[in-house]
Amino acid sequence: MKRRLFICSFAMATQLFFAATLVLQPARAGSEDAKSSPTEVRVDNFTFSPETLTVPVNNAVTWVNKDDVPHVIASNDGLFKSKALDTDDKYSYTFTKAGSYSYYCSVHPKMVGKIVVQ
Ligand SMILES: [Cu+2]
Repeated sequence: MKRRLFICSFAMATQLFFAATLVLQPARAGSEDAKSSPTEVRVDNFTFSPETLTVPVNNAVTWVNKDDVPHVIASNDGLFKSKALDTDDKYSYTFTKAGSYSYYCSVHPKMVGKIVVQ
């Protein structure tokens, strides 16, 4: 009788352990997502944020429009230019050379930002 109880509690402990593992795994995956997010520029309230973003060479930068008006990402030297981005639209560009790249929104030229590639 006692022995059966012992086996039963062992089984429960095992189940709890596996349940805990399952709960922890998605959390770990989430933190990896957070690590890659610094290469994203949010376009929100007519502002690029961060205004200056530093990324390693060969890293893609993704702009995502969180405004309810369209924006166009355009580099000052014509290196890259997005189509008009509607709400939640994204545009990515991969910088293959180190340097400092200024850009603006061609719809609202007062909106400016900079990507530093190193
Ligand atoms: Cu704009």
